[in-house]
Amino acid sequence: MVKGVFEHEFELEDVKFMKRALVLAKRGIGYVNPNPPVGAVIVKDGAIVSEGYHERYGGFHAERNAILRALERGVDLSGTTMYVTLEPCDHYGKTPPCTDLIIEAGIRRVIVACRDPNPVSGDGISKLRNAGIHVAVGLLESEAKEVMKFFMKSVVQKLPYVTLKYASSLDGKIADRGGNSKWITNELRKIVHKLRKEHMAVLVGAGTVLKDNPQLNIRLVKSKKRAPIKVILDWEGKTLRKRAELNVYSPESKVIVFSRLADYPVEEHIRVINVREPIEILKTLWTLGVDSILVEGGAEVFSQFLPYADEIYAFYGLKVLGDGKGIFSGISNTIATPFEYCITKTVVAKNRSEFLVVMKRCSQG
Ligand code: AOF
Ligand code: ZN
Repeated sequence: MVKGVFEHEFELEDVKFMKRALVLAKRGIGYVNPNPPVGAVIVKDGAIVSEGYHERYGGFHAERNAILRALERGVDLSGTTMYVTLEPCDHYGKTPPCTDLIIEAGIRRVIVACRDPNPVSGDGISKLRNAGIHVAVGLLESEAKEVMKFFMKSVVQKLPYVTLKYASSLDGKIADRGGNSKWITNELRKIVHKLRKEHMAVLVGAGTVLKDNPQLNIRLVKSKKRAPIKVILDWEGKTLRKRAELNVYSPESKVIVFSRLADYPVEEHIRVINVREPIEILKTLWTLGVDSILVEGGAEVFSQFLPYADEIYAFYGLKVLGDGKGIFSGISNTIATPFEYCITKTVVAKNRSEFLVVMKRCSQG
């Protein structure tokens, strides 16, 4: 028996089906933002009879996909159990309420991993209970929250989830004395592309754009999307003036430039916004519907956004760059800057000369 966060106890069998729903939910990561990636499984007599997940932004919810797929195949859903990673919605949004469809289908039991913090979605659990459906909440809740971490933060805190990513030498330098920063890590770069696929936007400073001319798109992993939204911090407008030569300005995705040149004439896929402070930039991006941002540098930008980082992906190459640019060299008073992160994961590359440390914000050291 696994004790739920709420009032229910669950069987091991329930854990197995909810794990499957979480696997399905993960398939939507990167494609549904700023909506949550959700998975649903329908079980009859101990066997899965249908599955669904939220596949793309604006598309059917996980529950609807699972139910419709079963009905298309003529499966009678009366008396079945649904395992779903998020509380079913009870509102008319881009699609009608999932609760109504669950009730109509005759599903008898609904196991929910996590309550929906989004107030517009209504009280789906009460609606189902009032219709006589047995609802249990809290199974694998923390796992579900992790899968939906962007949604959870952006709905509750009204700010996007912020991930800092940097590639550093062993002595904490992101560039050598001459400003060269390419190829500090190589084998683990695939993970960076996965992060770009998952996050809705990537953010870089003008210095990095001018020096490295990065593409900031998704190349090393399979992806149905080619690039995230690109956000450039360019107060003086230096990249705007040279944009014809710069890869980040390619029209494959939207570009948002934070610059004092708010009226600068630009192409349709580019938007210039006159905001400068990091917290104001995050609030503005949230208002534009951005739920997650991958901060890709350089040192000035890492320093400015460190206080807002939820997670840090620190890639290290076994190299010593000596008198180069420190990762957080924009922070002047390091002793006074508390570093409130815990290591959640480490990866050692096959070549044994690169490693990754993943850190998450934690309150007690
Ligand atoms: C999803 N996918 O599988 C579930 C969601 O704008 P709408 O109509 O698509 O509704 C979005 C809200 O519905 C979302 O914020 C969440 O609270 C709820 N459930 N959303 O996008 C899903 N189950
Ligand atoms: Zn729904």
